[in-house]
Amino acid sequence: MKITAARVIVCSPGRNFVTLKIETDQGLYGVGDATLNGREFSVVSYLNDHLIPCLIGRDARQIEDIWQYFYRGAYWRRGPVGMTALAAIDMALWDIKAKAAGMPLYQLLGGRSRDKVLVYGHANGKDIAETVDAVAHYRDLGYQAIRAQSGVPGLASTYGVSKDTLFYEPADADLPTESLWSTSKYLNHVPKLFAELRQQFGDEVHLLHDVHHRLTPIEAARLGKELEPFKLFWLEDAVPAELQEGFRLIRQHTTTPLAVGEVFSSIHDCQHLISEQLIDYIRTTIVHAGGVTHLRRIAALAELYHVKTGFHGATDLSPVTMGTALHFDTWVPNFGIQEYMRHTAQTDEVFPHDYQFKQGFLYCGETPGHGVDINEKLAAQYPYQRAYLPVNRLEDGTLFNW
Ligand code: CS2
Ligand code: MG
Repeated sequence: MKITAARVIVCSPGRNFVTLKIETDQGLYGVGDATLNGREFSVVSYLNDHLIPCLIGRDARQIEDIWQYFYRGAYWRRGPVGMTALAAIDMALWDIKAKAAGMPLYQLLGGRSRDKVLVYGHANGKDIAETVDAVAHYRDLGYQAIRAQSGVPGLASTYGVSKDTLFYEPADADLPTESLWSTSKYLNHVPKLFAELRQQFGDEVHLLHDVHHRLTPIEAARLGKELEPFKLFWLEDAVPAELQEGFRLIRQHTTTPLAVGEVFSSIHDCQHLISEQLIDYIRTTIVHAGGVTHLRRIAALAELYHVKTGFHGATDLSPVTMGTALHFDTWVPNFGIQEYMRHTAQTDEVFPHDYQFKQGFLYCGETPGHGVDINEKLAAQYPYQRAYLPVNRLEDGTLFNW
């Protein structure tokens, strides 16, 4: 089965997405997500200028060899741009293989390990009262796991707080906006938020929180310790994770479960975090870390060390990634949870899919392949719009982590 064409489609049905469509001489095609939020055209160029010319004419069934060709075969390997491009190819090839087999992707991976996939949504508000209302809204929608973020008193804007709670979109301007950060104000505030949430909603609901890389290890240790009475499902991205050994310090002080990895692009970014049991959930996703082929290795390593999956699933991960992730989640033995932020109706129309949300769980479909397509005609009506993620400064002007 020869690859005859591979096309990159850029569209913006409410937000930007980069999609790869691979066609074969047997009439089967596959679709992959190549979206890297705020850096879209770097991946477009990597695909068009460097990978696609080497892809044409290859046997679409040889997923492993193609993966190795583009990973090992590249002198400059790893990194978010390259691994996202490789993920798009890999996702499209798994889609083709599953279509050729006449099976939904999860069957090809090893079959069903569970009936449904536990997901969490984002509740946020400008203050604690608004966040309480947002959590109540998610409870009404049936969610059993909810990430809670709140504005911090004294800070004009805070990560994770947006105007629209259902469609949180951080890439909010055609040049980066700037937000302000104060670690002390934040650390004083967050335990109050979770005390109130437990008071209002009891112990049953799973509560999660994302620090978005803003603390040092000892600050994260303090936060984890102070949040222990509120039994979080996880504390996410407590510190910038370039320093993997920094997690040892957090671990020594707290039993709050730790999640990390949405910005990782390979197993080498989380090898020590996993093998030293410094984390509990690995968030690295299909689209940003080399596709199904590479995520299988990360999940298998994680399984050895009692680490579960908890894939990133914000709006910048297209329905193609969500569909593929759901097949993976349905199969993977050490599944933990899946993030699920809803896409807008416009996005859902451009990417027809067969997964469904019911009462706090997502269900992947039975269509052969990963179950997500792209309506190219409709996509063409939504041209790219430059959009950046914000940057972040301390109150004295120092540039900080966003
Ligand atoms: C976040 C994301 O979903 C999450 O946990 O950290 O909203 C993240 O900021 C965006 O996906 C960035 O592209
Ligand atoms: Mg996050």
